[in-house]
This record gives sequence, structure tokens and C-alpha cells, in this order.
Amino acid sequence: MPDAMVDARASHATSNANALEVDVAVVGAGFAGLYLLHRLRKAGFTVVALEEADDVGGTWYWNRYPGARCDIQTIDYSYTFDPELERAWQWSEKYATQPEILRYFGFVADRYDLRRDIRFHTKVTAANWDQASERWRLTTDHGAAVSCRYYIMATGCLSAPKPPEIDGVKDFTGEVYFTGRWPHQPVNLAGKRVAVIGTGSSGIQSIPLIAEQAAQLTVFQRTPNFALPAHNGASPTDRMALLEGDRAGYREQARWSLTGVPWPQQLAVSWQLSDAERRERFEKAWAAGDLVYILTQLWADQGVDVDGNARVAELFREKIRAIVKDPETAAALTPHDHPFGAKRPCLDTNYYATYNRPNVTLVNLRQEPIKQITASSIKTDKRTVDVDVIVFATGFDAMTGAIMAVHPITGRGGKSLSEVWANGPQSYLGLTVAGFPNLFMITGPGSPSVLSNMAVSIEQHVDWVVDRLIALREKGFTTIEATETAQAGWARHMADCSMLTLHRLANTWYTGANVPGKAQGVMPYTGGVGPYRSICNEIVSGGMLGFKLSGQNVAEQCNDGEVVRLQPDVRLVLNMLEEMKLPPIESFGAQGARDFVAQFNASRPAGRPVGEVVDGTLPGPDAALPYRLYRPATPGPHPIVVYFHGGGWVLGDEQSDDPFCRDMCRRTGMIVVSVGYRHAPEHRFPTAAEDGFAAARWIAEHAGELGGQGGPVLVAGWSAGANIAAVTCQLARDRGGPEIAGQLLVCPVTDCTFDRPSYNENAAGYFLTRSLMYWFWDIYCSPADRTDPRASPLRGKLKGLPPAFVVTCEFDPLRDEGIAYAEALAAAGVPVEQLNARGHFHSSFTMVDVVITGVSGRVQMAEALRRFAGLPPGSRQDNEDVRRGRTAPRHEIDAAAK
Ligand code: NA7
Repeated sequence: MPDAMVDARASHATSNANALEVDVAVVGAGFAGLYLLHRLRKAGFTVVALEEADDVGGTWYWNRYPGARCDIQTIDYSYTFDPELERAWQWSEKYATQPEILRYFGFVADRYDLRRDIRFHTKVTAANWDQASERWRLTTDHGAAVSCRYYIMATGCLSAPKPPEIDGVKDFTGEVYFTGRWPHQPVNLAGKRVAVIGTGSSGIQSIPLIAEQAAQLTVFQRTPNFALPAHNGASPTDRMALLEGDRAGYREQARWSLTGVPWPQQLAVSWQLSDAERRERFEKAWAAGDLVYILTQLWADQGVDVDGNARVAELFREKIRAIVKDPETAAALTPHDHPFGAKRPCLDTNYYATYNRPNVTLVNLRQEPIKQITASSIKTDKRTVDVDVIVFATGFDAMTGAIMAVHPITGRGGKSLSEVWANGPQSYLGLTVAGFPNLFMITGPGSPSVLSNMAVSIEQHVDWVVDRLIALREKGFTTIEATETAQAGWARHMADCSMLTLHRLANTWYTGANVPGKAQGVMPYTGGVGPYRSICNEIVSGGMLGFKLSGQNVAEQCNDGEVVRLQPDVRLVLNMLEEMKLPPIESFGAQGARDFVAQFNASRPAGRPVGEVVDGTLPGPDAALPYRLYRPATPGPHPIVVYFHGGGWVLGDEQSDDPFCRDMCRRTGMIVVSVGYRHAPEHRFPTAAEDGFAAARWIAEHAGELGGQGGPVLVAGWSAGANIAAVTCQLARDRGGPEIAGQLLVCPVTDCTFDRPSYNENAAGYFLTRSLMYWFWDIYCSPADRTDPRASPLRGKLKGLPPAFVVTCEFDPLRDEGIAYAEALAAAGVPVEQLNARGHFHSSFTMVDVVITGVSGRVQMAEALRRFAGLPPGSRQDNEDVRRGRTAPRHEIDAAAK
């Protein structure tokens, strides 16, 4: 009888038995399951936990391979819900071993008397939602079925081991071990020929210890990994002092941090530091032996920018080359195919040095893949390695494996979770799935989970779920289910977040790439632990946004909607500004507002290096105007972009958009000349417009002297600067030049009316407010002048203008007048492309290296400028950005094409 049929009969048998009725069933008795049990019981729910193993511990029960340790400092990898528990348990080492961690879970289980509600040796074989009774029915391979109101998967992210996927495994007659299912009895490898397949954390932790025992160790490596020496020992005194000095404060900081470990956010960017400074920081991190530290504390751009990351990766590679004596082995061990941190880096003890031992050989599977495993050997394209033992350290079907693959889960209408997740996991918050009422996942795909200190993320999820169940009970609700709208919104937010970090650039178990045939995509939430927590809290304070709640005796409640519509980094910026509780900028007066902007700009990341920056003056209509010229590092002459800064015709100067000008200079490979036009109230309309036009004409006429190409120039601007750029194009057409090849208008002011919807929808809360715009207009221009096309270019003649690229942002009062201008240009026969940037605000694109999700828009702007100048598409990196979907959708207006 085939296995599947045996399984089916077994399930059928248990499902007919009398079911155990509980409020909540929890699957798993690991870190999450134990805490769930404790909290649920305390809250008065009846609970059973079902656990396949014969004791508590979850992943720490199974992963008993030599060298298994935690790789987050153990003081951080602990329960924090009970200060008494914290005082009662002392870790013996900075990174505890698996036996010590398992003892800890035993200690916790005893302390709260948890075992009495855990059914061990019990595998759930199926879970079905019964709509009539509004309960889940679980069948198991041991004991009665379970009927529960709520079903909580506390199954862990890395608990379903991946099959070896290598031909002939079953033919091998020697000993076979899996790191993720290591025997409980001692394994004696002394004097044996051992093969280890896999060099992730498990391989890297176990290889040095196996090498000490085995006669001969052959390591089969598919992808080299970055491994940092743990420097294990006692917990570092500085971290202990921080924790013990203010335990509650330390824990709270962890909860609101990005990773779940309290380290400050780095502000210095890599290009601001000298080689020596970078090296010093790296050496300090190497000596600290802390993954979270080295992943976050070197420089601000290390995890978000390819160049900033490459600087870390290269220093790492130097270390590997210095430790490993054989250059060929060193080269094979050196990772080149992924950014540092995009694949889970490892923490090791003597890993690289192990390859200097005479009994250790590395086989590089990239050069000689395994062809077959025979009764006594592993054969590659180039050699046959005879072995007595094979250790598979080949990892897990991560994140979704334990939830989806282990047993069928059938939700409302008979829909199975594996169907719903066929193209990748869909969830709301990584906690719930639409169509699966009353089902929760602890640290499921879509939550920070494996990209965080799991201890913090588990506690946050458990607390959130149990608090919700209590609230539901109080209000008489018996079902809770995510809506499709909320879930689709979360998928969009997840996709936006995945643009923040470099995880999407590597093929890893984070993306499902390690399992053949698995859908690909970044599965954990990359927006950070603290931001995630605040979103979960917002959902509650927003009346359970995105959830449908129902109960027999209460009216159904559904507060449908998307929880985050802003880009994740825009949300952070706006939250930060809100916390600052600034008075309205207009209340400062013109000079006060200028001082504020200067101070604000001083605290932003410095713009990136360009070939040369030159300050100068040019003759304006009746006064000299300052300018700042940004020259690319490439040989000239280059086309010239005349740039006008933002600031409502009142604020800013030729330097105030410095990072954006540098970014455009680098991406376009063109000279950018930022013009210091005169401001109101000292110089009211039409001074700024006339200065802008005069500057463009002078720059075009003196292109050669500036090192630029002769011929047409381009114009660009942001906000009021985009207004000046648009006006300049109209004046240049009407006044006989200069010739302009194209205009880039970023969030332009184009009209003096305030009745378009975006003015009301985004009147406040997005930094540029409606009242600030009123103030700018009042200072710049009297009502009588406002309809002049030099103030409101939308009211001018648009025929015959240069091609345009118009950028508008969703959460900007100026959005609709920008769109109106693009549409009017198109209607007038001007070739125009439009970028409607979803989730962005007025300042998104000029906040370079702060609003990282703005990169796609900036890539498109630079490409548009290059097209206008007749240049081929830009750098490979930029094209790569576009190819990898880093760019927001753009649409060309039909009329323009004609
Ligand atoms: P990982 O990190 O997934 O490592 C598995 C390793 O096994 C990795 O080097 C894989 O190479 C390799 N592998 C997987 N399948 C094969 C086949 N078929 N042939 C050759 N090599 C293979 O799992 P770990 O158990 O080490 O660690 C899991 C997590 O636990 C870890 O990240 C920590 O969070 C704790 P690949 O890189 O896929 O090319």
C-alpha cells in the first residue's frame, strides 16, 4: 500500500474519535508555543499544544548537531515577558550551546507548569475549518482529534528539513545524518571518512568540530557564505552593563529597534568615511563577534546600497584570504555572488582555519557538481570521494515549509492553503490569511521573523494574538478574518519594503531559492521590527483595520482598508517629523523658515561624490546670481542640465538640493548647474521666473566655458523650481532661445488654484501642507499676477514646448496640478511621460539616501534626461534597477506619442 494511502487511513481513524474541545490549539512547543501556552492559559482560554517531539524546545530539540549554538547573543535571545524569569536564569556564555538552550526551555516549561497541556509525539495530519460550527478540526497521528475555535501555528520558520535532492542518496550504505534531525545518542565520527554537504549556519558550526574527530572530512560547498568569528566566552561586559543598568529600558529599545537587538541606527554613510576609518570600524566589528553589530553598525548604507555593501564584503573577503592558506581553497570559500547580509551570514568558531588542517578538503560544487551518491562514495564531475558518513547540512524549506507542507490546511469554502500559496505566501501581517478565519501564524512569512531577533518577534506576535483573542471574547466576537483588500495591501507594502534592503538581490532561503520549484520572492518583512510593531498597533487603534469580525450575538464588524499606503521609508520620515512636533514652517517667518531648512538640510546624509563641484556666479537680469556646478567624473564635454531648487520661491538656494543634484549628475553623466535665483519676499514675482530664464540662457551661451557641450540644454526643477523650469521652457520658446532639449518637472507648481482634490486629500500631514502653499503664494505673488503664465504655466500656451518628464507624488497637495500640466502638454502635442509615484510625498525624490524607495523614480528621471539629450541608456546598475522591478510604473500619455 502506498505511504499516502496509509496516511489517509490513519488520519481517517483519528478524525472519527471523540474530539478534544478547546478554545485554542497551538502547534509546536518551541519558543513561540511555550509562551503562547502560558499567556493563553493565564487569559483563561482552554488550550492544547500539539508537539511532534517528545519534549519542548522546537528547533532546539531537533538541531543537536555538534557545535549548534544560537547566533544572536543569548542575553537578547531570551523571554522578556517576566522579569522574575529573567532574574531566575543566567546564561553561561555569550552564545549558548544547544543543550543549554534546551535546558532553558525545560526550565521555562517547569516554571509555568506548561507540559500538562502539551500533547507530545503528536503530529497534526490535517486541519479543516468548519464554517457551521466556526471551529477548526484537527486530525492527528496520535490521540483524539481536536476541535478548537482558534488554531495557532507556532511551527517555527526553520523546522521542515529540506530533502537532499541528490541522486542515489538511498543507495548509500554508510551512516547518514541530517543536522536538522540529529540523533539524541552520541554520534561517533572518530576515525571515519565524513562528508558534509552544505555550508550554511549548520554546516559552518559543525564542520570545525567534525574535522577534529574525523579521519578525513570532505566539505561539499555549493555557495560560499560570509562567516564571522563568534569570539565566544562570557557575555560582553558592556552589553551586560547596558542590560543590567536598565533591563526594562533595554528590552523596550529592542522592541522598537530595526532588528530586535538594541543598537543605534548608524548615520555616517560609507562615502563620508576614509578607507582607514572604514577599516577601523570593520576591525572593531570583526573583534566584537556579533552578527547584528556587523550587519548594522558599520555605516548607514551597508544594508541598503550596493556600493556601501560592497565595501563591507571586500573587507570580509580580505579576512578569508588571510586565514585560509591554500589560495585555491580561499578563493572557493570567498563569496562573490551575493551582497553581505542578503544571504544569512554565519557565526563561526575556527571555520575558515579548519581548511588549513591536513584532513580537510573542500569540494567546490560550482566547478564540479555532485553527479551521484553511490553505496560508498560521492561522485562529482571530477572525482569520487569514498566516505563512511554523510552529514546533510542542507537546510530547510524555510518560512512556509512547516506551515504548508507538513499537513493540509483547508479554510473557508474548502480552499487549501497550498492552493492559495501556490505562487508564494500571501498573508496579512504574516499573521493571518484571508479565507482562513481564526488561523494565526507566529512569525509567519510576511512578518520580520528570520530577519530579526526571533525572541522579540515571537513575543510581539504572541502578545498581539492573545490580546486580540481577549478583546474578541470581551466583545462577543467568535471569528476574525483578514480581508482580501488588507492582504493585497500588505503584499504591496511587502514589495515596497523589499526595495529597502538588498535581500532581493540574492538567491537564498529568504527568497525560496533553496527549494527546487518553490515560488520566489522575499518572504520575511524587510521593513524592520519597530516599524512592524507600530503597524500592528495601528491596526488595533484603527478599529481592527483590515479584519472582519463576527459573532452570533453581535453585529458583524469590518473596517476594511490598507494599513500602509505610504512607502515604508516615507512613513518613517513622516513619523519622525510628527514626533518632532514642529510648529508650522510658515509660523517662523521667511528668515526663520530659511534657517530651519538650512538646519534640517545639515542633518541629512551628505550627497555622493561627483567628479567636481564648482561654485560661481552668472549675470542675472539685474544682479549676479550664484550657481553651483556638478561635473561628472567621466571625461567631458557633457550635456548640461540647468536645475532650479525647490522652496516655494521663498526658501533654499543653489546648494539646498545638493544630494539630488549630485544624484542626477551621477546617474545622467551630465553637468548639473543649480541656479541661485532670487527669492520672495525680497524679490517678488516675476523675479524668480525671470532669473531662471536668464540663467538658462546664459548657461546655454557659455556651455563651452563651463566644460559642457554646446547646443541645446536641458532644464529640471523640483516644486517651485519645477515651476521655474516649466516657465523657462515657455519663455525660451517665445523669446528666441535658448534651445531646450527636454524638461524634467518634479512635483511642479503649475497653477494658482487650490481646488483640485489633492489639495484637500493631502492638506496636512505630508510635510508640504496646503497652508504652507498658501503662504508661499502670498509671499511670492499678488492675486492679480497669479494667472500670468510666468506664475501659473498651466495657463500659458503649451504648443511647441520641449519634451517633458513630469513626476507627481500620491501624497502631495501639488499632485493634481502636476498631472493636469502633463495632460495639457500632451493635449498640445508635446511628447510627455508621466511618473505617478505611489506612496510618495512631495520631498521623496530629493531626500536622496533617506527615501531609498525613491531610487526607482530617480533612475527614470535620469533616463528621461539622457533620452532628451540623445544619449544611450545609463549605467548598467540603473538598468539593472529597472530590470529587477525597482522602478515604479510609468505611463506615456497616448496623445504624446502622436
Ligand atoms: P542553510 O543556511 O539553508 O544552509 C544549507 C546549505 O546546504 C547551503 O550551503 C546550501 O547551499 C546547501 N545545499 C542545500 N541543498 C543542497 C544540495 N542539493 N546540494 C548541495 N548543497 C546544498 O541551512 P542551515 O541549516 O545551515 O541554517 C539554517 C538557519 O538556521 C540559519 O540561517 C540560521 O538562521 C539558523 P546554497 O546556499 O543553497 O547554494
